[in-house]
Amino acid sequence: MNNEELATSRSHWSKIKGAVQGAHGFRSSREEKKSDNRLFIRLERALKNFGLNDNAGIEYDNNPKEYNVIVAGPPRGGKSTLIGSLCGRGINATNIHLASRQKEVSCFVKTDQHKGFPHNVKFWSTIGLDPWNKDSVKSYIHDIVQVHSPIVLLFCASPLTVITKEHLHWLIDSCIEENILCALVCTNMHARVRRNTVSQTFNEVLQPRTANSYSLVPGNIDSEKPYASSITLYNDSKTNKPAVLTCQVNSIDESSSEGGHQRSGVFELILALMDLLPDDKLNEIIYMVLNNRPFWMYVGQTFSHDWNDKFLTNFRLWYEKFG
Ligand SMILES: Nc1nc2c(ncn2[C@@H]2O[C@H](COP(=O)(O)OP(=O)(O)OP(=O)(O)O)[C@@H](O)[C@H]2O)c(=O)[nH]1
Ligand SMILES: [Mg+2]
Repeated sequence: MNNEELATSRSHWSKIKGAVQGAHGFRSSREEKKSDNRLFIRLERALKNFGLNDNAGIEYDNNPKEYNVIVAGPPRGGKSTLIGSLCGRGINATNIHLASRQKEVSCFVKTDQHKGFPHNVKFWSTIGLDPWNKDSVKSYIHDIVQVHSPIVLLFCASPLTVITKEHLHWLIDSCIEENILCALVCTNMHARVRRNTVSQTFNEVLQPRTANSYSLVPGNIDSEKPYASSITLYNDSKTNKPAVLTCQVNSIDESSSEGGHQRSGVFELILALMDLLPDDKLNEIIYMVLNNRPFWMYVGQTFSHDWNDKFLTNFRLWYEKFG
């Protein structure tokens, strides 16, 4: 083999080698991405960034951090109770006029601090839109999204309330348009009156969208996920990102002479939101549930097989102190 042939064969070899390495790199980055999406890894990383270890570098500016959630649903639909159950404690209600269009909304604010730095989580709940039509719902959601970049929209209805399907249609459309995850929550799930109607209504509103496959496709949840059995997920057919989820919860421990029902479904809802939302919103949800000690205890139990002993010990110390 002369020098020229040698050089050609070398460059040929380096091309093949490059291609093999490239393919390998592609495969391993795909595998990494897959494992990256696993809930316990993402949550562990988010909690480390959050400053769960005292030596983790976190940057703060002097302004209080502010995070936002949109809440909707019929009167007595279980909105306030669910908010209380998500946050654990620290909620105050105020009436605030929203942004430019001056619609009256009630705003529940969770105020707290983390390592001496204050933060607020605001739950925006409209008392009424005037007029309540497709355009006003759209502009209401648009305004909140523009100004407050909310984490999620929670729509709450209990079996004791009546849902106006048309309103729900408009809300879901607006959320999809604004790229905000929409959680349809059937609260007070054990109430005996018209028990299945809420979930049925959710299905009826979502069904035409999946059947015509123009906006939503049923999303699969890995059966290993701790919330898999209690959440139904729909993805946006264009982006294939999570768009709408439905679930049932009992937001409070009921006590009655017959024993009552324990709180259920709320922790699964929080975990599902943490899993389905992108990293920045996962960090925001941590602020929302920061003082919900029962939730963090549940997380500790749920991930005790996945997290190493050192991290779990740190984690337990952390929620004992802050939760
Ligand atoms: N057992 C049980 N009761 C619930 C649940 N959610 C709400 N309730 C009860 O239902 C009633 C209405 O709940 P709220 O949370 O006040 O409903 P809301 O949507 O905030 O009501 P408005 O602010 O008046 O529109 C209250 O008596 C709650 O205690 C639940 O998950 N389980
Ligand atoms: Mg209320």
